[in-house]
Amino acid sequence: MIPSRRHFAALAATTTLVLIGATAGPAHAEVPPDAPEQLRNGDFSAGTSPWFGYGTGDLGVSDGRLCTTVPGGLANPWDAGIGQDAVPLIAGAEYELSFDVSATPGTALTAVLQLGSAPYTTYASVSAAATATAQHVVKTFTAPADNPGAQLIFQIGGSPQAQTVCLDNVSLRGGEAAPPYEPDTGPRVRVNQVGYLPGGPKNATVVTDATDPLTWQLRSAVGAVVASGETTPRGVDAASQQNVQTVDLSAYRTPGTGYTLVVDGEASHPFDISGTLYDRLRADSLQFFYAQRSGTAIDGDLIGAGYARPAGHLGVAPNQGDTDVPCQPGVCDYRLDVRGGWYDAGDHGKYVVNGGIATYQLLNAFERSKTAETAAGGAPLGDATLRVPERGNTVPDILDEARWELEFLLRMQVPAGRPLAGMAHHKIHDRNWTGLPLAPQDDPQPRELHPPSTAATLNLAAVAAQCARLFAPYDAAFAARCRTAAKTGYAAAKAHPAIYASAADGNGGGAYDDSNVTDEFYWAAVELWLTTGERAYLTDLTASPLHTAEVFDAGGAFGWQSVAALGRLDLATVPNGLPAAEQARVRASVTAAADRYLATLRGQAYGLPLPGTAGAYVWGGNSNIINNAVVLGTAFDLTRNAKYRDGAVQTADYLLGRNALNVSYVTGWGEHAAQNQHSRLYGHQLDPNLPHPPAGSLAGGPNAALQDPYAANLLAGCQPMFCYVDDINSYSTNEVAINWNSALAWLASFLADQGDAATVPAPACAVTYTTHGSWPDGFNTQVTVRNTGTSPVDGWSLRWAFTGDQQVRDFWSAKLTQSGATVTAKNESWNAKIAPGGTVTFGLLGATSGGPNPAPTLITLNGVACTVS
Ligand code: 9MR
Ligand code: 9MR
Repeated sequence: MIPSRRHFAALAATTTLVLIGATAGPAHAEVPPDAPEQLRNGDFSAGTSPWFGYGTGDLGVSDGRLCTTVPGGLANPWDAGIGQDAVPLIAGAEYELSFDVSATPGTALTAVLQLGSAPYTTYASVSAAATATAQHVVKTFTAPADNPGAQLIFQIGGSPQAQTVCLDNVSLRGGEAAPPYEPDTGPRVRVNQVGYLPGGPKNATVVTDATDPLTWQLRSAVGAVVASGETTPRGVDAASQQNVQTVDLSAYRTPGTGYTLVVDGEASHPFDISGTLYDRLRADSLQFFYAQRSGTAIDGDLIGAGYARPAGHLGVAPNQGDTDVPCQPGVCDYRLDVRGGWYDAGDHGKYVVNGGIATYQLLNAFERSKTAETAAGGAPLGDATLRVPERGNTVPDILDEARWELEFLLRMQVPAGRPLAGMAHHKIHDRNWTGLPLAPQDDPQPRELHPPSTAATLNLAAVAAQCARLFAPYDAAFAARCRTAAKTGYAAAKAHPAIYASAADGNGGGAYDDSNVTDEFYWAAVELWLTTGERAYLTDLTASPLHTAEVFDAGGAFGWQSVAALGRLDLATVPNGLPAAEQARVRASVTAAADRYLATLRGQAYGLPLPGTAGAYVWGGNSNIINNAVVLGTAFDLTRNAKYRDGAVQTADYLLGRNALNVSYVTGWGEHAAQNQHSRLYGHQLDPNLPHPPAGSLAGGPNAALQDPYAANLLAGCQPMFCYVDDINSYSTNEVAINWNSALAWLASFLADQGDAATVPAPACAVTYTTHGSWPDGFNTQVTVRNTGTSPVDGWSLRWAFTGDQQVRDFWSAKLTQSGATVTAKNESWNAKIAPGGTVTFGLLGATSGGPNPAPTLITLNGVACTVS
């Protein structure tokens, strides 16, 4: 290879200094040229990770070198340093340490290989006088001790003058190559380690060389064989390249704990059969959001002492934000108070497009309780269901949690009178990347607003529109603020339709770039139309090419960058005024997508709705898998066809252990669960005084692209489903993130709602819901219920939910009560009985401040859905 001009020049200018022999230790032999490299990212081609600095300025990569500043006048050389941990040393083995170093104006420094904690035993060291001209330093030595986790430190303190020090080509060759990574995958029989729903599908996968069917046995906790059968050979699974067979034990429905599945001489991890498996997962997965809150102290009494911490980013030193945040240089000349919201992931950044989709998904999980039979009434998502400070304020806790982010999103909107007023800033985060771990309140980095973008603006408009209709029954003033923000944002985006966040703007925070906002325009128009009923939004959404396009991708129905499916799903589920044929087409597109996800799932021996190709296993891919299951769950809500429910339920099996690694990707859930997610908050792996992520946190999951240096080194050549490691260093396979946990929360809530997953009851009632008259602030509705079943009804309770702020004011021939948007109508004593074929009719007068008032699509009679017309 011909060196680039810069490298050539650098090489020519480098003086070489070779020091031979250890400070103390036996004579050494030559280090062979093919000796293995023991340092990671010594050429800084992958950024600064895993190097750390202390007592220095920020570490940065400049011209391909790692550079930082050091203050002058430090007492000792070791008062400032640049280092790398986890360097393996083998006693008696030969090593060659080498590096290029320069310093301006110039200083003495020492590279030390040492024990990384007291008494800091030195294994080898070399000193050099660094000048403005880079010099190459080489030192060979024999390691005097074994240490699988030694520390290399460049001690760069002690000069009277401030310095800029740069390193490049840092290498430690010698010893032995790390043995190939062999993950511990436990028993070859792979099950959902949490369990199965009594009436639901129960599938498992066995890794085996056998190609003929094997016998399986289901054993109770005391070892009794309670069911048995034959496996189905499936050949080589594409995503794992394992030869596998599958087991279907769905016919066994008896609840219990501690079951094991035995096949081919191996027993699975234990699991339960229960209709309450997922009740706590719903709460755990939502609780994650409280733990990620920025700008407020986290109360250990609510979520456990280990998670208590002072408020982060309220402008209290060493924090420099987020109460008065300037833009990046040259971007704007005002400052904004953008406190609050959730930390995005393992970093302290806050990004509108990702905050938006996560908020959407929590709001949608709540909205589903108004339109889906198994969620009807929404009690499990009501007030006092989560451990949040707002518990007991009469507002459903999931809405309180969503509001924490909504308030932040609204603050990101450019104020009136400023350039690009009404647009939303794309993101706010640290100027430079920080190291791990780092508590939010200890983050010293300057915080900066990044330019407004069309994607962020439309995302904010969509979610604010959702906010307006869902908060209307609880807080009219907040709903009105959301409505105004949504309309202002949408108008601003139409005026500035092509301002894109830059893919290169990724220092100190993620880029979240997106240069196609057709889908954001569609989604925002849908949400605004559903909320306001204003014709202009309907015109825009029907004019969008995405209104009739195929929007559900095989690799992930939706995500922060592609949101068209969110518009489609909401048009299919939220009552609206689309013509019947149009409504039918929209709904059919959802069930058609669900059929494709089902076909994919059935083709995968691990039973997940994701193709088995490397291209499908991407950063955060676990959320894509779940979002495909969200489409399956929605198809079930729309059709009551159990095959879709079963698809969503099976997806949970994959996440909770039925996979090539036999790992549960949800912390605290399952026998063998991930726990070392990349996070500055939950850095237990780096500091035992810190907690693991709270129970119910979802790991990003296998990423065949291996986009972090740790995974790239460890997992090179992995088959897609194996491209994951439960290590805090692997941010591209093992981070936590709000948009991934929102997917988990949606699915967990759906699963919890399925109870035993019993046979879906046939409708036994037909309701006509007719609004006879409406005027600007009210309406008059008549409801007729017909018993279409064969047995008499004796005592009835009819339930539906309004879409917005409608309030029952008066009623007759039934007793009506309302909680939030949900209305319950109970019989009078004189009309309690409805004979088969018989009907009862009652009426109501409602108040509204305007907006659409469509007939509900879900009305239940004693908990079972009626047909509605
Ligand atoms: O910690 C960061 C993580 O939250 C992000 O997902 C990831 C990609 O944007 O970046 C991580 O930060 C690393 C950065 O990309 C490169 N330098 C080292 C950083 C810390 O590991
Ligand atoms: O989830 C994001 C993923 O889709 C991208 O491929 C990846 C790289 O741009 O970034 C992910 O988002 C990270 C963000 O950039 C910074 N905060 C942590 C996010 C999760 O890893």
